[in-house]
This record gives sequence, structure tokens and C-alpha cells, in this order.
Amino acid sequence: MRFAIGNAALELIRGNIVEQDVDAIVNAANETLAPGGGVSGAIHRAAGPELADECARIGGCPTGEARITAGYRLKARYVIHTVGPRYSGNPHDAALLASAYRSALMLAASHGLQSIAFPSISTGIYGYPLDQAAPIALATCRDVLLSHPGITLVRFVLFDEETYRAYDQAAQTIGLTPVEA
Ligand code: AR6
Repeated sequence: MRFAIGNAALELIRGNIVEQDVDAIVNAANETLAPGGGVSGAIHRAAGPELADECARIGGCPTGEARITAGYRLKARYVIHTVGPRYSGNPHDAALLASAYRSALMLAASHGLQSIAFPSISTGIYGYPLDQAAPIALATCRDVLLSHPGITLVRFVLFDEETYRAYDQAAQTIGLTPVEA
């Protein structure tokens, strides 16, 4: 599915984020920036060991913030590592999740990047319920796109059918406008 947001496109696809040919792919990182499981493990395996070395030099990243590195053997020139919250049920989770998306997009904009691909942050190992996380993810991206016209493509690369369906449903719920691909 493809949606128009100002001059930008927001896409939802099923797939593997490591294969995306965009300026930056986003990693669902932890606060140490050490390679973990899930999408982080897949990104580090595909990028090669230099990625973990650069992350170690950065030294960490608080929840809700993001850091940028090179993409090494990936097609993407950059990896933006953003740290979503571990789901706790506390109302503050939503603010931290929105901040993780916003920080990643602001970093992309400040580096002049035009296209960025996200996985579904926090909804795997970190346990954030998909039906709550998906509208926060999409609404936050919509709001940043409207104020940062340099970013022309935000693609959500969703790994399984359940996740894809949750984002598709959330796009309707928040009133995004579908366009032909
Ligand atoms: N492409 C796209 N999405 C993927 C891929 C892939 N190759 N592999 C998994 N996913 P998770 P989190 C989906 O657990 O919840 C790490 O160890 C997955 O199905 O990777 O933010 C970090 O180091 C799910 O929908 O991230 C942290 O410690 C989504 O990516 C912790 O996990 C996110 O799942 C972060 O947990």
C-alpha cells in the first residue's frame, strides 16, 4: 500500500529490511547498540562486523533517541539505530515509541537523506502490542513528513502478515490517503 503525505510517499510492504535500496534503513536497537536478535541481528549479519565496531565506538543510545552509522555491505548507505521502549503498560511507552521514530527521521533529515525504511520498532522482542504501536508509528511519520519536505519516501518493511495487517488497519484508522503504486 502507498499513501501520499504532502509531497512524500509512505509505503507499507512485506519483506526483509536488509534488502532495501534506500538511503537509510532503521535498526530496532537496544541502548548498548550491541547486535541483538530479531531485525538487529539480521542487519548486523548483512552489514558485516564493521557495523558493530562503529556502534561500539558510539558507545550507546538512550531509549527514544537515534544514532547514525555507515551501512557497510548493505545496499543502504546508512543505518539509523533507534531505540524503542520495552513495553511496560505505562502511558510513557507511547511517548518513547513516538520519539524513537521522530529521532530517526530527524537524523535522516539533518543528513539530507531522502528515503528511509523502518521495521516495526518495539513489537518483537520488546513486546509492544501491534495494534497500539502501528498507529503511533504511522502518525509520527506523517507528522514529521509534513514538516520536513526533504524526506520523500518512508517505507515500512513488515516481516510477517500479522504485522502488515496491523499497519494497514492503522493507516485507515488515522485517515491516510491511499494512492496507486
Ligand atoms: N526485516 C524486517 N523486519 C524484521 C526482520 C527483517 N529482516 N527481522 C525481524 N523483523 P525486534 P524490538 C521484525 O524483536 O521489538 C534486538 O535484539 C520482527 O518480526 O527485532 O524493537 C535489539 O538488540 C518485528 O515485527 O525489535 C533489542 O534488544 C520487528 O522486526 C531488541 O531486539 C521488531 O522486532 C529490540 O526489540
